Amino acid sequence: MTKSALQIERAKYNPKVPAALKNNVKAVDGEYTQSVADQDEIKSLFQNTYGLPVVTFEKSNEMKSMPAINVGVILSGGQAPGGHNVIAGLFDGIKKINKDSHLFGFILGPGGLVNHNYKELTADIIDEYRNTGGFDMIGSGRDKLEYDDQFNKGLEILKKLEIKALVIIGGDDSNTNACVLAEYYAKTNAGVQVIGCPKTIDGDLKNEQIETSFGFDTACKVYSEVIGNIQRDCNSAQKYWHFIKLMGRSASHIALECALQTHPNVCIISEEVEALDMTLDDVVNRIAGIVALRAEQGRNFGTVLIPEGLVEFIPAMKRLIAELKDFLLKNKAEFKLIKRSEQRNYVIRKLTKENSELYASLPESVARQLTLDLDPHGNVQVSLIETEKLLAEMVATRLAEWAKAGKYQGKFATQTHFFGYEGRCAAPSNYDADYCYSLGLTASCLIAAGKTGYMSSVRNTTAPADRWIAGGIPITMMMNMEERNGEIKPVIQKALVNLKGAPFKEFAACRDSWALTTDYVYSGPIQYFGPTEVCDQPTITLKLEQNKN
Ligand code: FBP
Repeated sequence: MTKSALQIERAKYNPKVPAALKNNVKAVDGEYTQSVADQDEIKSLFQNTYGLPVVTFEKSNEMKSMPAINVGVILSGGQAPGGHNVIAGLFDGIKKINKDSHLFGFILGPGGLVNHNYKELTADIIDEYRNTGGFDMIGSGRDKLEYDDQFNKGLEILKKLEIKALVIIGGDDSNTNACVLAEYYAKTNAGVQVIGCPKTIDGDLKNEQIETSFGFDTACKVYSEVIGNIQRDCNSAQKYWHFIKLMGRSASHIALECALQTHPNVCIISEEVEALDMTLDDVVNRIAGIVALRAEQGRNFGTVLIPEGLVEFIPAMKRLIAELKDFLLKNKAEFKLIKRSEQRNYVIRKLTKENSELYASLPESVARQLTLDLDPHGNVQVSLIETEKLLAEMVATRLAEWAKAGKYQGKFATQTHFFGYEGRCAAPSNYDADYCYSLGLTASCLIAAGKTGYMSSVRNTTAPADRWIAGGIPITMMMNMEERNGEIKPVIQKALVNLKGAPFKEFAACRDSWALTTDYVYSGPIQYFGPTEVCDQPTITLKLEQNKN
């Protein structure tokens, strides 16, 4: 494989790890735990893995000899920078336990376990992927591990390979499934421990115990670099408004962090839109209002950040999508017979008044996306909606109305962008390289300590890595009961942007000034070599959450 100069140098990077993990460790049990809500239901569903204590790893002077162990690893869901380092940390950790230990990677996600598709990860494979982005060492997939027959099928290959522990690297859903699997294997005395690791660029897998999910740091830095570049271009030519949609699924953590890093003129936070019960029109007016104010100062340019999940958080859009989904599912056959050019009017006629008016007000392309792209479960795929184009178009229409009424005089030309895949496989920042490697090492310590149903946890990460705290959190502790696909299920609570939290408050305190001035910050590309103030900084979100700004 041909490598760039940076890849060759970066491969030699030794991730920084918590001081305790540099030596022999002992597991110290802390407080016994409860789930965040619905304790009785969660306890009855997880009788073998509920209420376990939080674990911390401390330095030990005792040299314990341990038998060799075979471990399996799975990458689940969307790519996130640092996944390979979790696997490298896990590999080095189990080899430290005993040099005859073996690591097996299941190919293309959880499906690899069920379909018995695997490869042994030897030292030369691991070395090839140290400090690299992507999940291509073993691939990832979105199959869910949720049924007993999948668990039993998986157990067949685990037994055959004499695997005693399985590490699942994934987001909230995958870790929920890891917990269900841990419980099942404990209940059936299968002899397999299951450990989870917090992954997702979306940043929505975090709580009191898990400070952040890996990948969020690198992805936000990559997006902030390109937003900064756009802002410099925008400020140089002074002729465009750039509408930039950012990945992140439902939560707006990525948009918020990028706003804190780059100071755009507008950033919409979906959670606030919902809390204020804003309509699509309100969102359009907010943006158009800022465009008009800047135009009064002769600034016919600017940037608008839009979180991927916005549409789902606009209460009226949510109602429209729900009725559309219902309507399309019930009238599938009839709808298919309607000519493409007639479909929009047909839908307008059939919906209830409020939804029909809203639907009719949407640009043609968006209306089409809402009706054409039902996913295999019959859901409208809101993430496919080009919100950046929708808003750019609607703001233009609003400004034209205001111009007609003599309320606005300015020029409004737009460029639209969507940043998502550009950041998911970037080479991990030092933060993610260190954090991920430490998560992998910690997972090996949890395995050595005989734990199951735990998520690997590394805390205090705004301090220098030496002072990071490694341990494990019982996954049941993060769970509550929620509705999923019409059923009430135990799941890990998803963390949306907290409007009372320090990151949002900081943004809210600055946004009016960012709207009118041109206070762009150009963070530049991620630096892998150089002074620690440049290379090792965590996200602003994390620093604010930990009161470290
Ligand atoms: P995960 O929750 O699996 O980490 O997803 C991350 C993500 O990048 C989301 O931000 C995005 O909405 C989604 O994956 C895109 O999905 P796909 O990988 O199927 O294109």
